[in-house]
Amino acid sequence: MNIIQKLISTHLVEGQMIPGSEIAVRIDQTLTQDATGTMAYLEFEAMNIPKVKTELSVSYVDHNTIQIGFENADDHRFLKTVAAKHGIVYSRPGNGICHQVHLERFGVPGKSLLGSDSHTPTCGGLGMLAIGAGGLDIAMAMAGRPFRLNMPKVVKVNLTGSLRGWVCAKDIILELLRRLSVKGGVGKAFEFSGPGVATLSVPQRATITNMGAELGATTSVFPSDEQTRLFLRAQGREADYRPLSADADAQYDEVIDIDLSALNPEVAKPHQPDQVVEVEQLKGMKIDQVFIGSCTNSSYVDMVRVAKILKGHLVHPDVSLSIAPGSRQVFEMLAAEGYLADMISAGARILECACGPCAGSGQAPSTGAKSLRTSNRNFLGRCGTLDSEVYLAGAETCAASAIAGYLTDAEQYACVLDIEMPSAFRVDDRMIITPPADSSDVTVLKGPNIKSLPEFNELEDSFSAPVVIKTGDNISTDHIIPAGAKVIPLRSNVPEISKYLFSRVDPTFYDRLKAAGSGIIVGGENYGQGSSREHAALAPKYMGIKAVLVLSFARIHMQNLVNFGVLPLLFDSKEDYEKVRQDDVLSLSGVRSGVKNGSLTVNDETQGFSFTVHMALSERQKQTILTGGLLNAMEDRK
Ligand code: MIC
Ligand code: SF4
Repeated sequence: MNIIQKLISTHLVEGQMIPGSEIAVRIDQTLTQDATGTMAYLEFEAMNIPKVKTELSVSYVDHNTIQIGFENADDHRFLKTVAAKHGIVYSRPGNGICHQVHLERFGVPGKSLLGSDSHTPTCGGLGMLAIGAGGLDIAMAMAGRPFRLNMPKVVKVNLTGSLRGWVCAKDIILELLRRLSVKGGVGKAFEFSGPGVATLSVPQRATITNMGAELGATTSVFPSDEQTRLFLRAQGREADYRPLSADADAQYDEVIDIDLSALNPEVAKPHQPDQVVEVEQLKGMKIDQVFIGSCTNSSYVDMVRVAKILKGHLVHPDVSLSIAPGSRQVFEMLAAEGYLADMISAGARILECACGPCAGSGQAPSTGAKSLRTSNRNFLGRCGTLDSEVYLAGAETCAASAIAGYLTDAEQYACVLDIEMPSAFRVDDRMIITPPADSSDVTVLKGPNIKSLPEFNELEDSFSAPVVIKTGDNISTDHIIPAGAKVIPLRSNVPEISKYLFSRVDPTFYDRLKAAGSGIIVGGENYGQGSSREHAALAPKYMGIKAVLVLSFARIHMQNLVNFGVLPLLFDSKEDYEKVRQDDVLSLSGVRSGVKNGSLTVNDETQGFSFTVHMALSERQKQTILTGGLLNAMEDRK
């Protein structure tokens, strides 16, 4: 077997490992972050289960830390008390980004991890089966239910050679994005192997598996080997080490070869992570802002290499540089070892250990600015400024460019970049609260911004509704419902957050949908790519969206639509997609039987033609849709 098959087979509770068929896997650990966690814990509470049934569930606070109003701090208080109540470990604000801290302190090779964040596969760098999903799926996993997904195809990425000094792990995943595109990984898992693997530390591997999410991949994974043992030993967790590798005769659905020695620094251009070119091609392009941080590139070695480049220099007068270390552990080590002082004296603006600018919470660039970032996404407007352009690159390229004032690589700094991962990290878990055994005296505190879950009725057997919006390909969840400092605090207030639906694509969308009372969304390929936010399904449902009709779906978003009982319909042909127009009234009948047999007839009342559509649903997903969503379908919901 290959590693993916080994990880799944040791967790398989239903189904067979046949690519495309539905399987159910046992979840050992769960992870939530504060922007998706509030909804996930409201959903968990609705199940009336006193304590989580996982080996470990951790709740992180890392997205909503700007606190421009009472909402974020109320959420933190809710998350802290609901964690204590139900046996969940709570990582306090300031302790770091969920994926960075989980890699440092909790990830265990061979175990499964389900996280309410699309970048949960970061822990694939430790040899875990680590998958992102919507909050409701994590709530179900905390309730002891298995997680259901389609068995992915397994792609072997064969790494040979080794990275040259100023080239970094980010360049490997950018190269994969260049070759495969943002939908190249949909329905697939990426397994890294070959002699190049041994040259990569766990944090470097984590950078790669993290950004596998941008391929649309179900997950990505590295073997657990001597590098893994070294990392766990340095974290004081060698006891968690266990080896994990593919059998010599393991089979794969595809094989991709990457010669690390031939790689040059790469950069993703606006407004997609797959618009990748070599830095050389854009060298000299003036930039206005640099952000170094995010769960992709904020590890200790990333930050030390940045400090080494910045030392003795000053950030270019036309550039604003901000840096957000990935965790308190990283931050504390940088401070203790003098690297933080080097960053500060170079003019870097130091931010707290949190997501921050990555999802638009702070550091929004100026009008029309060119912003160079180490994060993993550059969708239109995600940074907070609609007409700015975000470029994605490795930490070294970003640091070198901040000094130069234009895009350039770090080749001239290669002599100072040979940094080994430390043999011992600074371990101090005091900002992580373990729950009390007896939580009978714990009161869960909810502020006024935390509204109760909306109720949804069963699927109607016939309905007609207007096409409220028709979009093109690659619509991300950032397009559907933005993050950012203004919107992300509304995650536990569905009526409020719904007002921002498609606000970056068509500001009239909300008012038109409200006036129509119900609607259908039409989209192109890879609809719903990007984040795990279930609000991209929940808010449309709340506003009366009956169906989403597209050419193809991104995995997490389609599951979120099913979870909330929104019909995920697929065009049978591109011609039909091209023919349907915005504002056409579409009518469907015999919907319930259509769901059961997987196809439906749609009548376009406005243009007077009919066409058939299909659904790619498992039997269980059909059942969930018919019941009006997973919350309704949950028999033990009181
Ligand atoms: C993101 O990077 O888009 C986010 C913000 O971390 C999301 C989670 C969210 O929307 O809260 C993700 O990646 O799932
Ligand atoms: Fe946070 Fe950005 Fe990572 Fe999402 S991608 S978890 S916003 S750092």
